[in-house]
Amino acid sequence: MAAQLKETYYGGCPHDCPDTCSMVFEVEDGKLTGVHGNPEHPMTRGGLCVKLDDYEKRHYHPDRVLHPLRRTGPKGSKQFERISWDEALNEVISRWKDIIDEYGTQAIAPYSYLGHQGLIHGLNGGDAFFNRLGATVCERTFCGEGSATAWVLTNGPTSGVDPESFAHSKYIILWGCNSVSTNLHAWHFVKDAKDRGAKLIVIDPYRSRTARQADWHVTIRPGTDGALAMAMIHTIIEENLVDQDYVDNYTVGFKELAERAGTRTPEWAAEITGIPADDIRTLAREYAANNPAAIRIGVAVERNWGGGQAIRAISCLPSLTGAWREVGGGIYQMTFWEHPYKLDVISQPQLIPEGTRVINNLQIGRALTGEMELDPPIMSLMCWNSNPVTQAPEGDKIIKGLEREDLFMVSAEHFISDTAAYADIVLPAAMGAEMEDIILSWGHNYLTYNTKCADLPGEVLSNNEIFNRLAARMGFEEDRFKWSDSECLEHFVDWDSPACEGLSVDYLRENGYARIKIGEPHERAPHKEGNFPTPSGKCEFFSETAANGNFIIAPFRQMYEDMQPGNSEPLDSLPDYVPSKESPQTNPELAGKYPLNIIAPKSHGFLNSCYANMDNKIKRQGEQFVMLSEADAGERGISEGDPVRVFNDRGAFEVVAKVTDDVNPGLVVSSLGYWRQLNNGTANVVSSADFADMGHAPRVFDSLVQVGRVA
Ligand SMILES: Nc1nc2c(c(=O)[nH]1)N[C@H]1C(S)=C(S)[C@@H](COP(=O)(O)OP(=O)(O)OC[C@H]3O[C@@H](n4cnc5c(=O)[nH]c(N)nc54)[C@H](O)[C@@H]3O)O[C@H]1N2
Ligand SMILES: Nc1nc2c(c(=O)[nH]1)N[C@H]1C(S)=C(S)[C@@H](COP(=O)(O)OP(=O)(O)OC[C@H]3O[C@@H](n4cnc5c(=O)[nH]c(N)nc54)[C@H](O)[C@@H]3O)O[C@H]1N2
Ligand SMILES: [Mo]
Repeated sequence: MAAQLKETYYGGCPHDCPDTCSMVFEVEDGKLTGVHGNPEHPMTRGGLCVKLDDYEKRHYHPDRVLHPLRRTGPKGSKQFERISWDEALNEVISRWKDIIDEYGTQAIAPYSYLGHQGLIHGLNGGDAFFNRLGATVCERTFCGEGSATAWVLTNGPTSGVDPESFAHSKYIILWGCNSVSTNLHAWHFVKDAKDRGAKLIVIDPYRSRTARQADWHVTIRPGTDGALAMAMIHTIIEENLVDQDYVDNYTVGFKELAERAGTRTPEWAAEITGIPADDIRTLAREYAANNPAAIRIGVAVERNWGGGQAIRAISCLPSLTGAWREVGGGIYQMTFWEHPYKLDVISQPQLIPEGTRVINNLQIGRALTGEMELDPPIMSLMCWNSNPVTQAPEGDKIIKGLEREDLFMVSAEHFISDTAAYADIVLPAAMGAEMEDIILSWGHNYLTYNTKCADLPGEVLSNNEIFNRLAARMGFEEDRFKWSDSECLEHFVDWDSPACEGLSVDYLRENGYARIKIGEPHERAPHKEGNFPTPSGKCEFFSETAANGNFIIAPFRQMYEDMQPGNSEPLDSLPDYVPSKESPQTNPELAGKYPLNIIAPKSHGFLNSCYANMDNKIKRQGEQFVMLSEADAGERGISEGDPVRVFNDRGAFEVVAKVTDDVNPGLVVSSLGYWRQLNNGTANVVSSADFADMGHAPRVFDSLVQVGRVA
């Protein structure tokens, strides 16, 4: 018998993760049979995370949606009948045309995020269609918009220090980043540096997997990073640890910053952060003394009312000490700022009719339930690449909105997620190995190619094909709606830019990945001599832009610059500590009723809510939990493994208690991603949809709850 033919192709992990791994797909008879990390890729290094190790199982999971479906039972009941693509698309278009006739085009709202991270099928893939339709614009600020705003105000749109350059660092601060779980392949470089003697500091309210590996875990109260950073600035200035030459040449506003930081003493910050004043001094001294020093900002810091201001303060640190001077010194927020994507070609913002409204994805519950006054109301929602029922705050409100009988809801999905469960029409979407794309990254400086190498199971279609078909039925004639995936790739990257010198789609097809030409990690020191892409060309401790309020919020995820609500709201010209809205220290009245701060960061075993419906992944991740200290558990008569209820005025969910000294008294830690349909509620029912101070960022960790034993 002839040996079975196993073919291999380059893949790119399409998940919403900084790693964007280069992978190798194994395919037999048009079916994905295995996957492993590309050993040649400098970051992936042949390894994948626990989510992706059996990626093929996700492709052929028995629950995967393979055909278009129409709802037959009550909303949320998950009762559907199979229909044809023609029936599905006809129904969508005819319902939309009726809605447009009665309410206008803005009564239709798209809803999507980074469920797929490709240039074609990802974040902005459906924008052109909905912009042409004249639908409400979806402002997407789930992740990083507060920190992006703060970053751009301070350092400009720079990729900052390269994650791979961390191998050269002598002092590394992971600030609100659980790298071992959420950014595994950057962790290798931190580990390399550590093996060479670098000291690793992790600043996190609880002992995360990453904090366990630190030389020093700095335990901070959530939402108080601004106070810590300001006190570090205070100490660096007071103790003459400033690189005065760097400050004089490459920064603006040192005098004003020094004045502001004058009263932000370590003793002042100790009261706020819970970190002893001597520790704050030691941290500042060590950071200033050990060059090259590198900081990685995680996304969690932005999730409190003062999150943006905190990130501005943190972003000043490397310029104060001159950490930027050497390879492996500096800071990064996200890496994509210098990547050559043509977002305007992808999204076609010029098609948006003047005066079109913007609705933010975090506040979809308020928008759907009428709490937010809208004229016209949202009468149809199309959701793809996102699962707001578990991922967005005020989860109960979102469900109430999705239950509206008069709402026509369309979902393009792989599974009947908690959100797709409410759809009137479900469209079966293609998965990773079934579509060509270039996957963007916000955690390294490579373009990553994904080959279409597996057959499309059932009747699934790629996101791009779904939007092209919808566009054809709406009679949209623009070329953009006719491009194949390969044509899209030619158009969506600026191949003529210096960043793409010598690169092409064909190069990527042959090699799987390519480093963007912004310098090699072992020699790149991007701000050695200033060169900050800010209005002044310097690192702006003092920001006139902020003071004028004339800047773009949500700078990357939402590119429609003229339409930014809040564009003209002036901010503080300097960074500072801004207290949270909900914490025992800042809101004692609310804390009387709900005394515990809750954070619910990313799980180790799921990727946001992806994989949280797969038995083997649930087994590894464990059942939904809340971690609480022995003191808080004891006070409430709670023991390890007890069922408990976590609640506040916004909602309640039930989980098992983990009693542990990994969290301090006053803090409880739950985890993101668990499916509501498989659990008794999820963490986002207790979080608020109010924005943080910048970039319309989520305020989901700025939240007080009570925990009680379930009788
Ligand atoms: N395994 C896994 N990996 C993922 C994801 C996943 O769901 N699972 N999701 C992906 C996505 S979308 C993203 S954005 C990234 C995010 O990855 P990270 O940047 O690591 O973000 P989080 O996991 O939200 O939070 C990181 C840490 O910040 C801590 N933290 C919470 N509040 C505060 C605070 O006020 N101050 C400080 N200093 N720390 C705080 C949390 O306890 C947590 O340990 O991970 C990506 N990778
Ligand atoms: N409490 C709390 N809430 C949070 C966070 C937190 O740390 N704590 N983190 C926030 C962050 S950082 C983020 S990024 C958001 C993430 O929030 P979401 O983007 O909503 O994340 P997912 O749950 O992974 O939803 C992605 C969905 O897209 C689907 N999908 C994947 N690929 C495709 C495709 O190719 N086509 C189609 N049609 N569908 C596809 C998946 O099946 C999945 O249901 O959550 C935010 N919410
Ligand atoms: Mo995210």
